[in-house]
This record gives sequence, structure tokens and C-alpha cells, in this order.
Amino acid sequence: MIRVRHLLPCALLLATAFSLAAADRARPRNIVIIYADDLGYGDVSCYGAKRVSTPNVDRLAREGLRFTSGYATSGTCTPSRFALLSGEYPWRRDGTGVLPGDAALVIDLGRATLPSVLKKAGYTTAAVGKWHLGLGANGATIDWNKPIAPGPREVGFDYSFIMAATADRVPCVYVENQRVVGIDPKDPLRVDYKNPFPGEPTGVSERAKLKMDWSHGHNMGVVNGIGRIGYYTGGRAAQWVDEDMADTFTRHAVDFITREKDRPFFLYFATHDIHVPRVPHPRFVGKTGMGARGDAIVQFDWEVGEILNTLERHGLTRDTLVILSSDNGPVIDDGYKDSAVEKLGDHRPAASFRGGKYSRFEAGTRVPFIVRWPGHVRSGVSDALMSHVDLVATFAALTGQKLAERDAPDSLDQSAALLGESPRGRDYVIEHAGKLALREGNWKFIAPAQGVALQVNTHTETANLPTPQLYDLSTDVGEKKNLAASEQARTTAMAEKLAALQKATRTRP
Ligand code: NG6
Ligand code: CA
Repeated sequence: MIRVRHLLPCALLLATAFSLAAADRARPRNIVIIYADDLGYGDVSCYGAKRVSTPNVDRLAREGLRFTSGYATSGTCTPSRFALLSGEYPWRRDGTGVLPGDAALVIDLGRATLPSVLKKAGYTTAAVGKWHLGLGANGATIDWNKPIAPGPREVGFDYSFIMAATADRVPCVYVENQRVVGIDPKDPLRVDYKNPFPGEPTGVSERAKLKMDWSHGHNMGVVNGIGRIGYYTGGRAAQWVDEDMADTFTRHAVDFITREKDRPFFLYFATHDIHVPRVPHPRFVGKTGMGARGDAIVQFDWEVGEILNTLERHGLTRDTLVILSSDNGPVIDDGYKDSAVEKLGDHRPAASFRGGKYSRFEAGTRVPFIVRWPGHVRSGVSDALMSHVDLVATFAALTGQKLAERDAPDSLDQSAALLGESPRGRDYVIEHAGKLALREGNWKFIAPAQGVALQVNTHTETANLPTPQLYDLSTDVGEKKNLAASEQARTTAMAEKLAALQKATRTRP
């Protein structure tokens, strides 16, 4: 095992050697992205968690490369996933904020996406799990009782088995290849995010009977004894059972791998865990003593293990590049009374970082980021700056695909850093939650913003302040000491750089 960070002094020399080697690199036979939801940097044991053990995630880290500065683009789900799949910063596009369950598809079909690039390169592609990028055409109302398009297929996925948005948003049904699974034509499903359907129970009317009470929001439609966001009527036979969701998604991911084992495949496995509502299967309940949130982490780790074991069973471990990451940082109370707050104890989901989901402090977007590809990715730890927005260009490079100029406008080829050939990643990353922040080397600039500094419901420090903030992450990873006043020149330079990056329509040369 090597520590990629030890290579730093030789960076220049190595960079030259690597660019020569790049042309003769092997291409991954298969690619799997395991994308957790709301999993914090400190939530897995290989990143320092003590009270929860994640042996499968740890195994991936041990056999692969664990990044200490891997970033989602944004502090919430839709924008992060948009960037991952499109290679464009979500803040360049209106309508890429957290979407309701009946939103239209937000990905532009005129451009390449991660799955479309890989499909062109000959991979069979699949999306299994959480979608949250909208379905159907702009301006149209989704008819959940008929085939729904555009969706994953039009974005480049040959196969899909998804939930439309999040588990806390209606409709609470699985959608396979763009049809709701198990819908009964005699009980048509309808969804409305504004108005309740007369006579349907809500999280307010049923509150005393709910399986899990809500703490904020989540009091509209009720499914499986849990209040959700949005109203619905009908479609009862198609409703999921939250306790079985991990098993269901994992089974479909495993079946896809098994079906495709003899030809190249790309699997985007976007788990529901550890997002709310956290309702792990009974076999995981009580495993951590940290309540539903801790148990959902163990369930997530089991899902990872199932994928790794399936690859192993089919002899595909050495042929498959696996990435594990999360769409945004951690949150403890995200709207349900699931005992996550009371039972957190000394577990630190954000590790030493400040903030969490919804925040421009580090914990908002700095997430677990692990890559394994035996014989190709050097194992160890890398401090390279990495961003999910780069995966489109990086995988295009790894699979010999050319991007058109309009494609993936913010995605940079970081294959050398991804494979651990180079200790350098990006020169900068942009962190987004409402407004933007810029990390350049170890300096972190947070642009002034209106809005609350502390989200009362989730207890998140957002980093919104009316004045600029500057932190030196090399000595102050917890972003406690604002140096904006004493480092004025640097603060101004970074503010100008961020404004220029924001104004540009693209950052890929
Ligand atoms: C918020 C929800 C939260 C979660 C989040 C999206 C309320 C009160 N809170 O609006 O529970 O669903 O949106 O999370 O409704 S994400 O990870 O999909 O971005
Ligand atoms: Ca999320």
C-alpha cells in the first residue's frame, strides 16, 4: 500500500510520466458507482467512525484509494446528482434545487451524460435506487398509470429501477423502466404537491397513529404509517414498504450485475440509505445503539457488501472500477423523530468539519470518496482535490470517448488522480448550498449570503453570513477562525476568482 500523499515532492516528474502512460491505460471492463444519500464524512469507520462499524466500506478503502478531499458539488441531493450525471455545475441552471416528487426531468437531453458517454463506449447502463432528477416533460403533469418519459432511458440508462424522488416524498412507489411497478388500473395513482385529496388521511389527521412521528414537514400524505411530503390518492397496491427498500434496491442491482456479467456494464447504484425516513429492515434495528440513523449506516454497509460479493462471485472484482461516495453531508434531524438526535452520543457524522447537509462549511459537501480497481488504482490515501462534477470527463477519458464542446461544461479529466497515479487533483473546488464557496489549495473562501446562519429545524450551521469568510484549512479544518479581515488581499482575490468562475458559462477548457 502506498500513501499517494507521500508522492507530493515528485509531483511534477510523475505528472509527466503519467501523461505519457495515459494513452496506454487499460479501460475498466465494468464501472459501479455506489452513491449514498446524506452519508457524512465521519459516518464510516475507515473515515474515523468508532461507534458504527462499516466493514464492507472499509474493505473497499483498504483495497482501493481513499480520498480525504472528495467533494459533492452541493449540500443537497438534486443539485449534486445533476452535477454528477451531467458534468455541469447545478447553480448554472434554474430548477436544479431539491425537487418535489412530481417534477419534470431537469437533465438536458441535448447533451452527453455520464451514462450516455458510457453507453456509447459499449457499456450496458443501469440506474438503481434514488433518482430525484425529475421525470417527464417540462410543463406536463405526470400520469403515474402510464409509461413515463423522458426519464432515465432518455438520459442514457438502458435499465432503471428507481424511486422518483426521495423516500420522504410521494409517490412512494418503485418505477421500473419508467412504469410504476404493481399499479392496479382499478386504483389509479394521482399526486399533488399543493392540495390534499379530500378524504385522504394526512400526517396531521393521523398523527397519533403514525409509526414514526414527524418533527418538521412530512405531514402531508401517509404511506406505511409514515407522513410524507406531498399528497396522493390511489395506487395502494404499488406502495413500497420502507423496511424492505434496501433489500429491494440491492436485489435489483445484484440481478443487473448477474444479467450483464458477460459484457461491460455501468451500474449507478444510488441507495436510499441513510436519508429520512430511516426505517431499516428489522434485522438491522438496534445494531448500533444509535437509533435509526446508525442502523441505516449498517444497512448501507450491508448493501455495499452485497455488491462487492456479487462482483466477487462472478469473478469480476479485478475487472470492475468501483466508486463509493455520498451526495451531500450529514444531518441528524431531517424531519422525523427517529431518535437519531437523542442516541447520537459521541458519534461525529461530520468528523472534524463544521456544518452538514445544507451548508457551505466543509461538512456540507466533503464526503467519503473511495475508488477501487485492483491492479489499476493504487491503494492508499490521497489528499487530491476531487469533485463529482469531474466524473463525466474522467470516465470519457478512461473509456476513450470524446466530449463535444457543449457537453459536461464543468467536468475536468481527473483520471490520473482518480487512479492514484498523481497526488494532484483539481486546483480548486466550488462548494454550493444556496450560494457558493471556493476552496483553493487549503484556503477556503465563503461568499457573503443572506439567509439564516443556523437552520433551526435541522440545527445546521449554513455558513450564511453578510460578510466574507476566509479559513485556512491547513490549520483550521473546523472553520472556526475567520481570517477575512487579516488576509484582505487573499479574500478579495478569491472572491474575484469565484465571481469569474460563476460568470463563465463553462470551466472545461
Ligand atoms: C427538505 C426536507 C428533508 C429532505 C430534503 C432533501 C422538509 C421539512 N425537509 O426539504 O427532509 O427531504 O428536503 O434531501 O421537508 S435531499 O438529500 O434529497 O436533498
Ligand atoms: Ca442527499
